[in-house]
Amino acid sequence: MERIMALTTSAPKGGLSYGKIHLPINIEGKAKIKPVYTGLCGTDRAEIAGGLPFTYNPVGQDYMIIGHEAVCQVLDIEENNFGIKSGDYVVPVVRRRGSCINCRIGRPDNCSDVDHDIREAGIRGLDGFNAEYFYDTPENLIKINERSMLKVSALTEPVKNVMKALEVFEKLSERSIFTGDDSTYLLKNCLIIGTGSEAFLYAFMAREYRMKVYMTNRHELGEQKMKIIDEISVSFYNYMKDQGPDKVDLIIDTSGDPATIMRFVRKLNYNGVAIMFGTNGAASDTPISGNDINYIVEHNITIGGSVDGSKKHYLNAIQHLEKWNYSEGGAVNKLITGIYDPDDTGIFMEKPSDEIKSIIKW
Ligand code: DN4
Ligand code: BGC
Ligand code: ZN
Ligand code: ZN
Repeated sequence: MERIMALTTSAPKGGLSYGKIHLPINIEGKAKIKPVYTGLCGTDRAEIAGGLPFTYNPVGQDYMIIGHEAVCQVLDIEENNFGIKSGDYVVPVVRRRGSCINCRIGRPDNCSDVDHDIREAGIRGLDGFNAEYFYDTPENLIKINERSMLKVSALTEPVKNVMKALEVFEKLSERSIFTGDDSTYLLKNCLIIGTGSEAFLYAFMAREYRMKVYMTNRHELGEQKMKIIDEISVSFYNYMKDQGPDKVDLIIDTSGDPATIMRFVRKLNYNGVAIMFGTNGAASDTPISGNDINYIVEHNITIGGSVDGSKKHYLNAIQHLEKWNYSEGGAVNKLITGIYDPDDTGIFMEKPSDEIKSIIKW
């Protein structure tokens, strides 16, 4: 049995160790892959802290390799229908198809029974990508064509979430005419709650729609984040101090905090859309009044949740990253605020104050 170095946790109780593990022997038909960069996010940190009760180890293991964001190189692969060859760079998908109707049509992101039907690499019952090398099925690999932007490609997985959420927005906003009378989104305001990596990626996307984009948080931001915000022509305000725009057309929440979300819902314009993306099970309850409900009803407000993304969203993500890599003065590169070694395990425990996206170089 092969022994390799990997970063592992034990779900759901958490913890993190970097050391030798045995790789499973069932590798038939699978490609051998080596990560080049892996990304880490709040999901990994929450798992390690034991804060995600829905996580579980792969069957027969008392540990799970952590990590669901990666760009990898294929070391060895048999001929396959997906045109992936040895030497290619690929992004492995997180969520694996189950047997419900949505999974069967290639949309495990809309799985009808997440707790029983699907597995997620590095999260639910399947090893993730922080290992010297691993094996995966060609069906779950997305090829990267632009080899010159491998580092930025580490953002493919978080961007695929944005692509899915924007699909949700487009569907929800179709219930009325959402564009202006000039056929564009130029006069539409988008408010993004939170200033983490996903919030920045949403800002890139909303800028591409040419909306006027605001980001907000309950504190000031450091110089590094403010510089990027300026470069991409977004406005930031600290909502504890400043008012922000009077009305907004689209809210994207990345905080998962109910009190914060309710603070902004009544800023939505007629026919406004709010996308709930952030999750925080530990957040406090907040009251919601009859007048809040009146407001939502009378204004035809649509509130929609969005999780994960499917293979088509990974493909969209790659296209958008390529575009962003050559626009906004290359600001997308600056979202990667730190590069670490696999044995720098401290980065999983504590988030640097000005972090947008930390990645590990393998
Ligand atoms: P993150 O970097 O932890 O971002 C969360 C952001 O929300 C940070 O900037 C927080 O600020 C900010 N925040 C927290 N509380 C408040 C508040 N009360 N008011 C304003 N801002 C607040 O995580 P991420 O960017 O990786 O992901 C964003 C969220 O989406 C997380 O909740 C993830 O669990 C969730 N997520 C969902 C999916 C999915 O649906 C995928 C990936 C992530 P600060 O205090 O850190 O400055 O598929
Ligand atoms: C991943 C999603 C996943 C979600 C819930 C996120 O960090 O980006 O693909 O579905 O966690 O497990
Ligand atoms: Zn992630
Ligand atoms: Zn399913």
